Amino acid sequence: MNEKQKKKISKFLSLVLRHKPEEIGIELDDQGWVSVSELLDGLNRNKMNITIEMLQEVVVSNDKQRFVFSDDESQIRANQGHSVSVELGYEEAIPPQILRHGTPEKFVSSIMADGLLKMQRHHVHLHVDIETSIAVGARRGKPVLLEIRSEEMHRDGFRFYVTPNNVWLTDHVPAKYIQIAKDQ
Ligand code: HQG
Repeated sequence: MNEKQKKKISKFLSLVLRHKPEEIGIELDDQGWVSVSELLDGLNRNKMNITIEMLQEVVVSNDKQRFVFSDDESQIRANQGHSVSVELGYEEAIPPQILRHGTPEKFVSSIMADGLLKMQRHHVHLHVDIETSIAVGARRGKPVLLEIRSEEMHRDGFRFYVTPNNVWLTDHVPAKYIQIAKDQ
């Protein structure tokens, strides 16, 4: 498979494993899992023609490790980013001193007034590293890097969760913990 084919499959997997499983007639369980055979059947009913080997390649090579197989490889789910109701069961964790969030310039004034809101997702998504955060912001315009005083938030009682692919999740970041990164 070339990169274009893998990206196309990854995008479609994001759609059905996070947002619209009904699109291919599959059901996710409460933790977001679906059996691999049910997923492949659903994909192939919709003329996607994906083999187990192709699915494995997409999961393993995915730039952001968006998907994961269960330990026995019989099930698959998205690591985060759902809009359907799922309980991912991530452990609460103590965040580093600073976490980052990249956003397009046009949202900054609203964020500095209302804080970071989860919008359509279940959580606000934060990252440790600068490059990833800037890339996230650049999806929708000129990116601005925001720094979140996450350790202080945690001390103040806010809960944080971390996914296996190192995305930090929280419910809301009030504006007082956010600053625009210098030197950008
Ligand atoms: C913004 C992708 C105005 C927020 C990415 C963001 C990430 C506000 C947008 C992951 C706001 C929501 C998550 C406020 C937040 N006023 N705008 N008060 N509060 N926003 O896509 O963080 O490819 O739901 O800054 O790479 O951009 O899906 O969140 O711009 O890791 O795996 O509202 O999604 O990963 O957008 O992206 P999103 P996000 P995947």
